[in-house]
Amino acid sequence: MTTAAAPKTVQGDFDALIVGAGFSGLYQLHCLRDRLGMNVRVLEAADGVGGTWYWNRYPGARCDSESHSYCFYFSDELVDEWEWSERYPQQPEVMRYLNFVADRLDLKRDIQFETRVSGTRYDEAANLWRVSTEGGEEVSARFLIAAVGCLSSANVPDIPGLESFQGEWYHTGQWPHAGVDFTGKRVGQIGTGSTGIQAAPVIAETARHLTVFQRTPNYSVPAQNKPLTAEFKEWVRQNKREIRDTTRDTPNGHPFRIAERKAFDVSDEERRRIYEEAWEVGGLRFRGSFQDLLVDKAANETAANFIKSKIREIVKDPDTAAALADIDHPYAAKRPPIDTGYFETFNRDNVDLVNIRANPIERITPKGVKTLDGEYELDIIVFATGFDAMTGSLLRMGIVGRGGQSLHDAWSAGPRTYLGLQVPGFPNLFTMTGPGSPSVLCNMPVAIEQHVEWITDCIAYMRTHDIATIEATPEATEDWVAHVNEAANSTLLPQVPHSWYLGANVPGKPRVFMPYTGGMTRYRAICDDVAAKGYAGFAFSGGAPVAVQPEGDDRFKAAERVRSPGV
Ligand code: N01
Repeated sequence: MTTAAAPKTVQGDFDALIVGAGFSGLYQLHCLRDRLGMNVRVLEAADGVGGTWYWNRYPGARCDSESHSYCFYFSDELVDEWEWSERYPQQPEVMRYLNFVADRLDLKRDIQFETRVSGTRYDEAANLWRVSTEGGEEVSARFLIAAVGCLSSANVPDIPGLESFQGEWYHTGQWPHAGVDFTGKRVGQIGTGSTGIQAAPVIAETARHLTVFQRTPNYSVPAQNKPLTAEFKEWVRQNKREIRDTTRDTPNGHPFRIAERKAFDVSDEERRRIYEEAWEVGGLRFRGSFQDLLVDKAANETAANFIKSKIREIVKDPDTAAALADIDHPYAAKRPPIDTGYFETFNRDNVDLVNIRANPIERITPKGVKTLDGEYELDIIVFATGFDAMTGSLLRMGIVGRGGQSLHDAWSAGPRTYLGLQVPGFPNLFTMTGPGSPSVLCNMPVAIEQHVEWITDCIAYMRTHDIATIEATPEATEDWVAHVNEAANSTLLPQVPHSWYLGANVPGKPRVFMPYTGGMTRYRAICDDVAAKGYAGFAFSGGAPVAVQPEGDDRFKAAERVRSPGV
């Protein structure tokens, strides 16, 4: 699995520093250390690998991507040597997988655990990134790769009175390793996104009572999880190349294709049959029933109405059903959750729904949650309130670039990147699955493999050509931001005002549509094209003049052959 090249040392403690030991940090370490022969160190705040999976240990935490595609495909051996047990892996199984990868590739010896980065500064004179840690260390490297994840900065809402609460409270994204015992407890859960929808059915199984505080009702489709058969596992081994090719050839990086047909190509009866079948198949495949669901409002309404009718069918209490089905945004214009018994949970005697849009939370009291209409007494509050997504973890690193400009200032009006990979003014800093890349709209390992391989090739190219710095140009960044906006506006996604894709879940965060909706396939083609043109849109310095510069307005058109829309 390794093809080590002769190391070329640069001045600095390391050739490259990687922050984060999740999927992306692990693979990036393997590529830079074992393929390019670089001297690399990973800094990781946790005491083990796993990234977002390390922290998200909440009840019911499970991957929404199908297990056989939620893994690395760069190595046939890794695929052959690992077996998933269920269609969707639970958090502990993902953790076992990432530990297996780290051990199999002997990665842990170059990961410094329990090390949180507190400051990151570009030293222009030395052309080095100087990184300080909370433990007081200072390390430097020519390249800095932020592999900090896009859903890892927990968002605990600023609800008055939280400090007075006499019970326990937890955020799902910072769940205690020892677990939480809900037995006999009155639990309040705030938040009904993908996480809350996974957590509520599991919490309800042991809690004395569960109150779900819902602000925005949400769609969900049954995951239809099941154990994987021996035949399926063998099929994966035999067909790994085809599976990998499919994930690379589909806009969301999943191992299934989106139907070619449009919603109104078929009769009402046939459409209903298709949705019924997709509901039975389950999971994110439902979204692939028709190709125009995310670009045509009327088409989308057919899926939305189908799911709402299912909610009303499942939930017995008509008021609760109405509150759950009163969904105000197009289906999948926010990240579409999938579930195991979410709506059924509201048929339990020990579960209630509180509609906090109609009856807002006023404050948290010593005893529980006070809404407009009364007080809910609780022993435990669970915040399933999401993340400061895509930018939170990057900004938390205290990054300061050329001329003393902080990333915080550079992004004061919202994140601006070139390809989601680099920010002008921050030479030799690469961001992984950053804003402006498909990122959260894609099956993550597929997006990560592409980023890591592109960055590795780019650094190899720089070393071959003796180039000291790479930096996105402001012009290419402007064009890319415009392209990201244009792609988003051709879909229904930016039309949801309360979406975390827009940063709307964090008070004061600039409203900018962050992920690239053009699709992973198209994005990959654009990145390949940029590289083939000598890294067009990036400025090189300190080496032979090899860069071929961008070519006007059609820079991203080369990838038009890849069918749009991407989402
Ligand atoms: O977070 P969310 P999440 N008062 O932001 C509510 C990924 N993921 O952790 O919609 C009251 O989606 C908020 O209400 P509203 C996946 O990409 C992946 O669930 O803002 N409520 C919403 O209901 C996902 O999209 C997997 O009105 C408040 C909820 O909290 C992403 O993580 C599994 C509130 C937050 O929903 C984030 O999902 C799970 C307040 N002040 C998650 N603030 C996998 O499959 C927020 N809310 C790998």
